[in-house]
Amino acid sequence: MAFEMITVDTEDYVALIRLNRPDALNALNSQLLDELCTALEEADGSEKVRCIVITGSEKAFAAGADIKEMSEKSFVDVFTENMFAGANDRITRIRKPVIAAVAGYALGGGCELAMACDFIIAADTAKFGQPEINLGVMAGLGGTQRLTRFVGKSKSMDMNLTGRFMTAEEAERAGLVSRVVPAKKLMEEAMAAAQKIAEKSMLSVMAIKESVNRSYETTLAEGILFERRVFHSMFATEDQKEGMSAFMEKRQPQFRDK
Ligand code: CO8
Repeated sequence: MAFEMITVDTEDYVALIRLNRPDALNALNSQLLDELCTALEEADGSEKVRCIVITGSEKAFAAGADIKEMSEKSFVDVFTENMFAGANDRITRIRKPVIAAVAGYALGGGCELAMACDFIIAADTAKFGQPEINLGVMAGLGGTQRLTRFVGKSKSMDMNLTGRFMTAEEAERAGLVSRVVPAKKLMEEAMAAAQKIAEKSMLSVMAIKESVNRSYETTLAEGILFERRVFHSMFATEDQKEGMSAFMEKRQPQFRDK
């Protein structure tokens, strides 16, 4: 599929997807979302990709869902098309790790897209927010759900009810982002993290992603049982033998995803 609103570059087993709608601060319209989901699915199915990075521009990761596209829609329209359910489902089905590299605005659907990724690396210029309340609506792709689990009820209520923006520093303190780096170093850091992941066994990588995500969906006891069973199953892999032998032989492991 030829993309118009994103670019995709794959190098050294990392697919870099850049949202590219600068005139609208990468506002997420249906075409951009469809292209993004398609690119994610293609990367997920490609042997040449072992980790995915999503980024935007220096000014905006994404300033939210496209307000112009949504403004005239009725309840019947959005209910019938089940607006944003498709994008949420398609993004959460991706099995390879997805890093959000965020500079500038990550607002509304932009913040929600970043939170749907596996972790967020933020530039010191990043600003996160759920300002939908200012538009007479509310978050619709996880802003009241994922954000609450990341930062707790009090801060989530604050963000969703006041519509204020959070700086990168506050976001790191609150546990929304994994690290903050100088804006100039954002892509270098994000790509280095992706490269590091790409060197691991994909069996471990995908099992860890599944297991961490399971912690959001189940009780602690069930989650720990799930984790233990997956951990046990890894002893059926060649990569477990290779990883442990390499440690004992004081050499780098050569994982083969087997
Ligand atoms: N939708 C459409 N166009 C947008 C959006 C948006 N969300 N954000 C910015 N733009 C456009 C502006 O209209 C403007 O276009 P034009 O030049 O043609 O008028 C251009 O981008 C530049 O924007 P500004 O001139 O406003 O730039 P500023 O630097 O002055 O301000 C802000 C930057 C603060 C980011 C400002 O643009 C802003 O407040 N944007 C809207 C933020 C917002 O409310 N986001 C939430 C949208 S609703 C939502 O996301 C619902 C989520 C539901 C799930 C979504 C799943 C994908």
